[in-house]
Amino acid sequence: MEKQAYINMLKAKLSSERFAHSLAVMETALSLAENYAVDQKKVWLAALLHDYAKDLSDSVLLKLARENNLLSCQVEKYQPNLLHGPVGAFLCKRDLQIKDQEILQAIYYHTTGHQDMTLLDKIVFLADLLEPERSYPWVDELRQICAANLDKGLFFVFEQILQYLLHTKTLIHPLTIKARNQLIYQRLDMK
Ligand code: DGI
Ligand code: FE
Ligand code: FE
Repeated sequence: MEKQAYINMLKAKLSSERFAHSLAVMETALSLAENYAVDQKKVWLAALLHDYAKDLSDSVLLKLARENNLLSCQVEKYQPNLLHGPVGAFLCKRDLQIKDQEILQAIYYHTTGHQDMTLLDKIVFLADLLEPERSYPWVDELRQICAANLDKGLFFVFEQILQYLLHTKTLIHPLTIKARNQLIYQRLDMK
């Protein structure tokens, strides 16, 4: 399918807000990718589809996850919203015939991150938080950091997300911790 066909399909599938967000994440991901050697088609397709399962209810997310062996951690049973990445990757493969593992992986991990993020994973993860409609108090600082260094941007984001989760006494997914730890291991290795 060509880009416009995916866009038309998503427009029919998602709420109008979610559709607008998906388009914005696609544009932001493409502009982030400009300075990197990464396949443009994988960037726009993964970014466009990243929230494919986001409009599903908690009970549907849990049901699909149970039926298809997508539960990897107890936290997901209490925070089913965290499953919209894994379930989205599953549905993109099953219903949209997306076969590219790199694209599926970027969709799968776009909410938590993980310990071994590819450039594509990082671009989709960051574009999700950087798109123009995002209004976190730290979003402008994040834009500046990402323009210079994606890994520094990622580290900054994990600090913000984890502080928020601590502050609101919310469960923390182990992958979010592993993703942050990995960035510190890398930095220590460079010394
Ligand atoms: O789907 P979007 O709203 O566009 O964005 P997203 O997929 O990044 O989901 C954002 C939410 O995920 C945000 O409220 C923070 C939350 N989140 C990220 N890591 C964790 C987490 N929530 C919990 N409970 N635990 C985590 O480790
Ligand atoms: Fe999402
Ligand atoms: Fe999103």
